[in-house]
Amino acid sequence: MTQKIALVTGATSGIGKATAIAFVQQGFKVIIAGRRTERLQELISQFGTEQIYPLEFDVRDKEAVHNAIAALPAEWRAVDILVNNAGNAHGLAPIQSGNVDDWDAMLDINVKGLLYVTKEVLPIMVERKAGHIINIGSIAGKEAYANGNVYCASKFAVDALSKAMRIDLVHEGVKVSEVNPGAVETEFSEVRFKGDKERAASVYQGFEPLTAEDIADIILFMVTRPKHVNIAEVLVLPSAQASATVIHKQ
Ligand code: NDP
Ligand code: 8X3
Repeated sequence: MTQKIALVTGATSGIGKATAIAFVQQGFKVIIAGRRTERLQELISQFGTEQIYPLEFDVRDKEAVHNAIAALPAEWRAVDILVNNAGNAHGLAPIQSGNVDDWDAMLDINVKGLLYVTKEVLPIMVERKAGHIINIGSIAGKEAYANGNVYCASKFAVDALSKAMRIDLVHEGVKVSEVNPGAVETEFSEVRFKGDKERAASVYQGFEPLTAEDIADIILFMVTRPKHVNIAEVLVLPSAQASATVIHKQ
């Protein structure tokens, strides 16, 4: 059987990295994308070039996204699975004191970046009448919460896009799914709090958060279902979390 080819954005850290590793361990060929080249190289050192191909681009730069994907070698072009994972929150502030650069970053990366990558990969899938796109949404795309405003808006957009893409692409043989995690301990909060490690760590204190590997397991399960099965949406929370802001802490 031919090896599946997956493209994972945001593969340098957290959920994307864990997903790339789970895919490699499953025997897939994996195109790993991110901005931090040294981290892409670390994965290559770990798993070799047979199964991993690195792409370095900022998802906000549509020309760079286009050039990178257009330049994939022939043996890496037939992408079967796209995991639109690159994204982050930037800041946590009431709307009246929000930072415009943070707003731009969240909408440009989480929404427009997802679209730019999808735009480049879709022709490959549509032409082959096969493919599976997994968008990483969030519980923040299901419920708005205090100070989450623009991050929540970006993830509500991912939710809407996932549903709309599924409708458009059902006629093209391409499956679209969405994974919406609650609290996962990754570099997410460090980015949100601009490098404040102590504040970031406090988000996950007093309960057991999800790990990136928990989410990777779910993604792997979704992409290994039979062709006629599409797990359209998953909301996955730590057992101690009931909603975006209700977390049972010890
Ligand atoms: P991390 O900060 O650990 O990883 C984020 C990844 O996104 C990195 O690999 C980073 O790579 C990449 N990325 C960020 N900005 C860009 C950019 N401009 N261009 C290209 N790549 C970029 O966070 P997570 O693993 O937690 O986040 C992954 C996804 O999961 C995000 O969409 C996030 O919103 C979502 N999520 C996270 C939750 C959590 O609690 N952690 C819960 C729900 C959803 P690099 O910096 O190398 O470019
Ligand atoms: C990340 C989870 O609750 O911090 O999407 O928004 S949350």
